[in-house]
Amino acid sequence: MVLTFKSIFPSSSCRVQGAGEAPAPKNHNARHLVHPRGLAFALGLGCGYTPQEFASIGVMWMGQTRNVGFVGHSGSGKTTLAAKLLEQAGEKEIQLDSSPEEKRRGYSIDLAVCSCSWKDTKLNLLVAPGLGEFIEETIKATYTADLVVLVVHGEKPVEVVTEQAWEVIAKAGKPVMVFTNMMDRPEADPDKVLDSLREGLNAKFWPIQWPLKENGELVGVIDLLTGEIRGPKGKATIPDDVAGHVEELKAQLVEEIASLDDALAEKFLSDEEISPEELASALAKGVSEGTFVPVLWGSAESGIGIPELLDALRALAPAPTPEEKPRLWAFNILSDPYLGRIAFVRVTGGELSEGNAWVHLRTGNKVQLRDIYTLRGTKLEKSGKAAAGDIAALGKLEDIALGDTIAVEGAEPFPEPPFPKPVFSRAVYPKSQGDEEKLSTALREVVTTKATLKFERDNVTKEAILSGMGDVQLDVVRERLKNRYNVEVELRIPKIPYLETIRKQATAQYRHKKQTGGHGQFGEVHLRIEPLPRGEGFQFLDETKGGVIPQQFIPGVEKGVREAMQEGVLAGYPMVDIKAVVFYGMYHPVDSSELSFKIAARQAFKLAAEKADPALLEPIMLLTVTAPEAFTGDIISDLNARRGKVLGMESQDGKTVVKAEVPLAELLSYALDLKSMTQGRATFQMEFLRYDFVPAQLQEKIVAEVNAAKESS
Ligand SMILES: Nc1nc2c(ncn2[C@@H]2O[C@H](COP(=O)(O)OP(=O)(O)OP(=O)(O)O)[C@@H](O)[C@H]2O)c(=O)[nH]1
Ligand SMILES: [Mg+2]
Repeated sequence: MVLTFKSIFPSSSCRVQGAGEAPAPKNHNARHLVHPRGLAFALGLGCGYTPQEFASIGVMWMGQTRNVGFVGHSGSGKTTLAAKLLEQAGEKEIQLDSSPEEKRRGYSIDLAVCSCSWKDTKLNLLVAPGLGEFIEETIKATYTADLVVLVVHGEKPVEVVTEQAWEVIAKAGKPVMVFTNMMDRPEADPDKVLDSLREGLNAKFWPIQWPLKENGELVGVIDLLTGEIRGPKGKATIPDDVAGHVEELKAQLVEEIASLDDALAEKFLSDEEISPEELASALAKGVSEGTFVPVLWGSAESGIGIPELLDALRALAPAPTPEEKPRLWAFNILSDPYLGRIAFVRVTGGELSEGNAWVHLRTGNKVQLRDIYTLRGTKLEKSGKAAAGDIAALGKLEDIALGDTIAVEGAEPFPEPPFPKPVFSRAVYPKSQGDEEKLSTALREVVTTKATLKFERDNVTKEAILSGMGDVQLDVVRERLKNRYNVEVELRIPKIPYLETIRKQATAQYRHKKQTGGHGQFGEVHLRIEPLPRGEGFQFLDETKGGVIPQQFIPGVEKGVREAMQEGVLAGYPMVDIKAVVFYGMYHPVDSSELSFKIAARQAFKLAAEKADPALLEPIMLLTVTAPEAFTGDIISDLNARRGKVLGMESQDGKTVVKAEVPLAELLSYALDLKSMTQGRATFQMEFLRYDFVPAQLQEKIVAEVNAAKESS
C-alpha cells in the first residue's frame, strides 16, 4: 500500500513539529509517494527501515540522503575504503577502478559515484582520484558533497594532494572530517598523524575515536565520547598504558565540543553534567558549521572502523539544503560510445520524474527529462525518478556539458567551481591517415567530460592541440581514444605558433607582365611597408594619385599583399603588424586586370619585406607560480634560465606567488619540470600575454631549422 503525501520533510531532523505535522516547504507542490512506515519515520516516530526496504520504496526524500565526497592523496586508500563501505552496507558486485585505463594503471582516474543505504540513510559516495593532475575530480566531489571525508595515510605526514584537497574544501566552505586509513600498518602512528594534520592544514582537528592495537595488531576503535570499544574483537580492553592517554583525549574532546555551543560551554564551566546526546548534537553542529573537524581511524583493508565511519557519516553529514526552485547540476559527465553522454546530476529540490520538462539554462532550450537512473552500489538503475537531495544520472540529454544547470523556469544557474585551467599541451596526430575526422569527433567528446581538458586547432601551425594538466592526463586521453573510439594517436611536442613581422620601413616595386597569344597581363605596383605597434595586425592604404592604378584594381593590390603575408619571408610563418601603402603603379588599358595587380602586389610585398629587417615573433605567457616559500629560489633561477622576466613576488597564505613573463617555447614541459622541482607542491597558471621578438641568435637557429626541414621534405 502506498500513501499520497503532499509535502516532503525538509530537513534531516526528525523532530515532531507541533501536532505531528511535517512542515511543507514554501512553494512546494510536488506530490510524493511515501510508504506509510516512511511517513511514520519522517515524523520521528522511530519506525526505521532496513536498507533493503528503503531501496524497494525507490523514493527517498531529502532528509534521508547524504552526499559524501572522498578526497585525498593518491594511495591513501579511498577506492578501497569506498568498496569496503559499500560491502559493509550490503552492496554486492562492487566495481570500482574498472575502466581499462584504471585497471592497467592500478589507480583511479575518474570520479566514482556510488551509493549504499546505511540504517535509515542513503549515502551517495563521490570518490575522487588522488593524483594531482586529476584535481578537477576532487573539486567535483567537494562541490557536490554535503560532507567531505579527507582520507589520509596513517603512516605518512600530510601529502601534497591532501593539502590541495584541503584548499579546495576550504574554498568551497564544506563540512569535513578526516578518516585516517591504513591504521593496520606497522608504522601507523595516530599522534604523528594528528600533529601533521594540525601543523600542515592549520585547523581544529579532534579525534572522536582512538585506534586500539593489541600486540601491534589493529583490533578496534575506542569511541571517545562513550568509551566503548568497537571492533570485531569484542573482548578487547583498553590496556593500561593507553588508558591515561585516552582519558586525556576524551577530556579535551568534551571541552572542545562544549565550546561549540554557548549553552554547553556554560554547563561545562559550571561543572554540570552534559549528556552524550547534547555532545553529539553540538558535535554535528560544529561539523556542519565547519568549526570542528573530527578525526576517525581505521583500515579499509581489514574493515576495522568501517561501520563506525558509516555511523559517523549518517550522524554528522548535514542534510542537503532544499531549494525553492528545483534545479539539477551536471557535476560529472560520462561519455560512452554506445550509451552516449550520461550526466550525473545533483537534485536540489523537488522530485525528478521522467517526462518533466525543464529548462537547460545554458542554451535556454526546454528539455524533456528521459532515462533517469539512480545509483545502487556501483551500478546505475533505471528508476524513472529521483528525490530532492539525491544524485541521479540522466541519459539522452542533448547538448549536456559539464557544469550545466537544468532547472525550472526562473532558477539561477549553479556557479562554476574554480577548476584550474589547462597548463600542458601536446599536438595530436592520428597514426593512420584518414582518421582525422574520426579523431576530431572522438576528442571533442572526451574533452566535454573534463573541465581541465581542451582541444583546439592552432590557427598558425594547423596542429590539433590537446591541453590538460600534465602528461599522465593526456596519456589517459590517448589510451581512451584507442580503447573507446578505436583511433590511435601519437602525442607530440607542439610547434610554436611563431609569427613574422618587420622592424623598419622599406619600399619595393614589381611589374607583372605576361605576353601570351591573345590577352596579356600587366600590372605594376610600388609598395611601402611600415611596422605597426604590436597587436595592430594589418592596415592597407591607397596613396596613388592621378589614376596610375585604376580604382577597380586597388582591391587586387590589397588581396596580393594579404596573400603574401600568409607566408612570411623568413620561415614561412604568417606576418603581422604591418602597414602596407601602395603609392604608385602603372597599368595597361587592355592587359591589366585585378589578377595582374594581385600578382604584382604579392611580389612587391615579398621584395619589400626582405628589405624591412624581417623578424620572428614568439608568444609570451604570463606565468603565475604558487609554491611553498622554500622553493622560491629554485623557481626563480629556473625561470631565468627559461628567458623569463620575473615581474614580482608576494606571500600568500604561507606560500610565495611568483609572476613572470616567459616565452611559450620555454614552457612546453614546464608542468613536468615544476612538478619534479617541487615534489608536486607547486601549482601554476599561464595565459597568453602578447607576441614579442625572438632574440636574434635564437631566430637564426629557428629559421635555419625550418629551412632545413623544408629542404629535406
Ligand atoms: N594495509 C592496508 N592497505 C590498504 C588499505 N587501504 C588501501 N590499501 C591498499 O593501498 C593501495 C592503494 O589503495 P587505493 O584504494 O587504490 O588508493 P586510492 O586512494 O584510491 O588511490 P588513487 O586512486 O590513486 O587516489 C592498494 O594496494 C590497497 O589495497 C588499508 O587500510 N591497509
Ligand atoms: Mg582510487
